Amino acid sequence: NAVIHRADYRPPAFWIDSVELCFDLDPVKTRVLNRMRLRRNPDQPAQALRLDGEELNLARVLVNGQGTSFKLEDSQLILENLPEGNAPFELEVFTTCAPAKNTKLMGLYVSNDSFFTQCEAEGFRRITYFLDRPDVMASYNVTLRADKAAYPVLLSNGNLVEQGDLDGGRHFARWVDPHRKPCYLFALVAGKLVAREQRITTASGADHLLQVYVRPGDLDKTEHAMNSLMASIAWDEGRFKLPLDLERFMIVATSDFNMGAMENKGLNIFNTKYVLASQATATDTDYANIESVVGHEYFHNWTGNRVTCRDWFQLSLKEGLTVFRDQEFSQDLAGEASARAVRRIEDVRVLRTAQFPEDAGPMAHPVRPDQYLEINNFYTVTIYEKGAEVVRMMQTLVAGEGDPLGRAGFARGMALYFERHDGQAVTCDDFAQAIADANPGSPLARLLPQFKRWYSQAGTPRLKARSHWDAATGTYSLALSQSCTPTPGQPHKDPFVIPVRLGLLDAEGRQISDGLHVLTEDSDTLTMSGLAGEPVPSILRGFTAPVILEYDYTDAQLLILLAHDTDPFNRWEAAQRLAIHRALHFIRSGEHVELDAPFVEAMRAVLRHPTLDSAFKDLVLTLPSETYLAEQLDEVDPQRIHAVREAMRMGLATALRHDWEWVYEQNKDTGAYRPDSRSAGRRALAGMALTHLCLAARTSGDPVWPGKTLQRFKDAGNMTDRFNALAALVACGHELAAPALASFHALFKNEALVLDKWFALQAGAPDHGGNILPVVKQLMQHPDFNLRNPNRARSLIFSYCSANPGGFHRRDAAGYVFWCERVMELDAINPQVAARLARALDRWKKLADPYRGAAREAIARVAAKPDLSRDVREVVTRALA
Ligand code: BAL
Ligand code: ZN
Repeated sequence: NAVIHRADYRPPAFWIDSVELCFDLDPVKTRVLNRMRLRRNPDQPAQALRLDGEELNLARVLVNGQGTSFKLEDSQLILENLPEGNAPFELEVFTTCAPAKNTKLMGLYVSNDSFFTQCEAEGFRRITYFLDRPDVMASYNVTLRADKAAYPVLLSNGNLVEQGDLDGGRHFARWVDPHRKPCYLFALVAGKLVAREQRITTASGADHLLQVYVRPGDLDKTEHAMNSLMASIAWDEGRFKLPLDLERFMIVATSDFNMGAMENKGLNIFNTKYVLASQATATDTDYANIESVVGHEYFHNWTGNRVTCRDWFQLSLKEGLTVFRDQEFSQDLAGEASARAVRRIEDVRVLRTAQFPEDAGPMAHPVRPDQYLEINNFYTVTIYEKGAEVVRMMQTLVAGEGDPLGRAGFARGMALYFERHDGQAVTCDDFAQAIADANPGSPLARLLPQFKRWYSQAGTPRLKARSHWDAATGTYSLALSQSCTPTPGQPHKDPFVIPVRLGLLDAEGRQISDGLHVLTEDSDTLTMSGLAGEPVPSILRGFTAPVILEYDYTDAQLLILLAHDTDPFNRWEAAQRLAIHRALHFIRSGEHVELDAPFVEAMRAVLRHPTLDSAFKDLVLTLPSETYLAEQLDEVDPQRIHAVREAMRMGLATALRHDWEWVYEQNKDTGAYRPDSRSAGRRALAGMALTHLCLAARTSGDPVWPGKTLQRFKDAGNMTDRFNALAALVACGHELAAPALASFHALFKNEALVLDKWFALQAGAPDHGGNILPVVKQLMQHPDFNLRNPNRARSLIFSYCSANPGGFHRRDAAGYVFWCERVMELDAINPQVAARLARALDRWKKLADPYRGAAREAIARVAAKPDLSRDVREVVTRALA
């Protein structure tokens, strides 16, 4: 239960070269026979062998076939009397565990009568005693035995080398993994499953078998996952020359899963949410997420599996890099520049609404943390999304002649990384060094030690820009300065390396210049002379660094950027700033919300624009989230933010009513369903139009649009259109919402993932006078609600506590009391999920009273509970510090 420090890393005292595992699978009592071949690590002082184990019943320990003395201490099996010298020896450990009782979903567990495993980060120790650390890599030979009728499919990593029947209706399968791996990549699956299969031949001429396993009845929902897998394989071969190194690559879906998916070598295990899709049950967003998660897990096969982490502090080595890779994959698949830009904007939106608050809150940590109590708490947006931005900056900083984006330079760096480290467990330093060494002379190579502060310093840097225009000489100067507020344990920050792509536009919106500037000092000034008039700066184009840009843009400048910037990111950003200026004004002043004509006209111009993509229009017209607005304020009144944002939405709904009608007519028909980005964008914009038309009808009382929306809900040929119509009715609180919700439930009562949407929609609906919490409490009693299923818990409880600030932050504190009770209840079932929920109040110190005091009380109540898991304890202790 002690804090673990990065500085304490020591290589293991023993290596495990090979493992033979034999499982007798039984939900109540599974027997695990583990035969390992070990040897001492000659580079480490002689010491006892300490194997990790958790919730195991130990039956037998043999060394070279003989009984031996051992101790069990603090969840470790300690062996002191081992053979001297460096010769290998055999250690046999026989244990049992109880998969049916495993509600933590770590280690071996049962879901829908099938067996699954989850071992990252430290779940393997719940299967057998082992050196459960990523720098110990072994060869695996795994035999699974189980009742044949109940568990006809038996899977593990690698290749199936033998299978057959046993006495008593049982059967077995033996799997040998040709690749050495750390134990966190071990997996087994056993159950009644069926597979979509595809044989492919990759560029080298090698044949491979791809399989997507699901429960019988779900096979018709696997085509998109399989297509995404094939696209991922082709992309990694094309962009990074990284081939599939397995004869067989399997994906298995389970509906009980803590994470999105897991990259176990050759046997990826996925949350059903990221596998199953049909046009009747999945939205465009689901289709896009499946593509990106299938890609992400597949890309881990190289970035994570072939080269893995030395220790868990290096988690971003594989996660930041692999998120970067999946983001690039999704952009490349989106195709056109405008569709790529939409992806980029969506990624930045996630970063700003989730990671920036994390970086400013009690759980702030560097991309490579220095300490943790529970590693599961560090699978965060900082490690993943900010980590990806760090990798993206490296690509930007190796750009050169003929390689303006740095893609070729970065690919060279990746090649060197694999040349140096294939088969090893390494550090973030090793990765950065390889990218820099492959690009000598690049800004990255020159600035590497300073650049690596992105790995060591937490917090979001602020980039301040101030401009000066000297009309007499035609000289424009832009002074850039950086700062970063203290974060827990880091009172002082040294300057970061900040790549800033900067464009200048003239007063008519024509581009004058575009270039990359790298800020390395606290401040720096850029000067351009010979200009005919004062330019409009387009700063941080493409969001070249994960920073908060502070520049006092005037409305006039923002309107020019919104209308003309050739950089789509900053074009969108200009609209966001226009909206934020207004929202902050109304929030701070308490004035009645009335949208001004220039803003409304600018939004109208975007909506009516003849060439802009529908997806881009949808992003521009989406007001900044309540969470993002809260981050702009020193003191937060969530109800005021909610009221202002809702009023602004209503303002856009009424002022642009005819435009929304026009937009709906233009976008409502997308033909035969295809989840491509262009038609998805059209469906999204049509859905947004419906929401605004229903909102406008709320004030006018006009029944036409709610009626049309209900009809669209009924007639829809795909889930996106159906769900958007339902969401529009729910968002405006129309009386037709209730029967539509009932009919939606009746239609999809056997589709778990659709029911998740049904719960989430109601829990995340805009709050009117405190109406959401009673709905959530009532839904907790619904026969389809199940707290043990993480997807269902997330769909109802998280949608309310973490994604509905207007409903959650109540003046009567009832939202916090609800949160507190659910955190404690969940902690007894699944600490990992509970700890995620515990983070819903991370930013309590920013709240105005009475929210602040009530939130503190609720957190303190959780903290005072005896027997809290390490996971939740770490979150609430840090929150209260
Ligand atoms: N490695 C944990 C799940 C993921 O990031 O792919
Ligand atoms: Zn990952």
